[in-house]
Amino acid sequence: LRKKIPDLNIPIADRKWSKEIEGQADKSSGSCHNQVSLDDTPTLAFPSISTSDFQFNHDKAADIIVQKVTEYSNKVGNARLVLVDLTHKSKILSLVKSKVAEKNIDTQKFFTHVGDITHFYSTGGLCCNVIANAANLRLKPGGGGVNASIFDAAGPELESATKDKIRTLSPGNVVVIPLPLSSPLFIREGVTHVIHVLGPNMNPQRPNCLNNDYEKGCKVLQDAYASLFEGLHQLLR
Ligand code: AR6
Repeated sequence: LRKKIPDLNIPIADRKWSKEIEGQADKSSGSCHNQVSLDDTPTLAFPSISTSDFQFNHDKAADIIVQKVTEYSNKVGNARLVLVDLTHKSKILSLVKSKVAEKNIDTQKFFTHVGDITHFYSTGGLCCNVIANAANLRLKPGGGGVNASIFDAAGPELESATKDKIRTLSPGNVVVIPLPLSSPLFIREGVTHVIHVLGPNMNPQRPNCLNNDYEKGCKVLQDAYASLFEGLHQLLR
């Protein structure tokens, strides 16, 4: 598969979801590329950054998600933005759903989805070609949460592709990693890119704790979502 697809290692901005690449991947992997045309419906699935292990206030986080989705949903063309969490009881999903209802946002372009971000296509048929990760400072696998799930599901390919590109991330920033086509997450779920996002940390047990400084924390979380959606925007251009 690698030999057949010559531009696997080219910079992110140049890597297109071309029909040619998809066609070749389809034949080899049988992935969800067969069912969904990525050119037509690019989809970013993203977890709520910082609201679990990093202990960020849910209500403030929900306001920021709605604010940034409102700002970017048209900017990202026909792409779908999907906020995800593991359970229907998710507090952050409920908060965002109620806050977004007051806004004029196209429900085809932004919606929520419940499930494991690493198994959406294989279990529910939602094909997300780009997924965001709530990462840690050193972009290390493990550590629990969505980070551990994504690194586990993507195999060593994600760890090495990440290391090749960057070693640390500062809060509020993202890095876009093209997923090698040998990664199980590409083969099984059709994920072509992982965007690592480092949000603000309010957990004293984790590095760079902001000690409840929500003035700074909100600014960092706004930057994190703006960088995430800007990263998607760059990919689509
Ligand atoms: N699929 C969908 N959503 C998930 C999944 C999953 N598999 N797993 C968790 N979530 P968290 P943070 C949701 O703690 O607060 C890690 O140790 C979860 O319910 O993953 O930004 C890193 O290494 C919550 O809504 O990220 C960092 O050190 C959201 O994902 C630190 O945690 C984010 O929860 C980052 O903490």
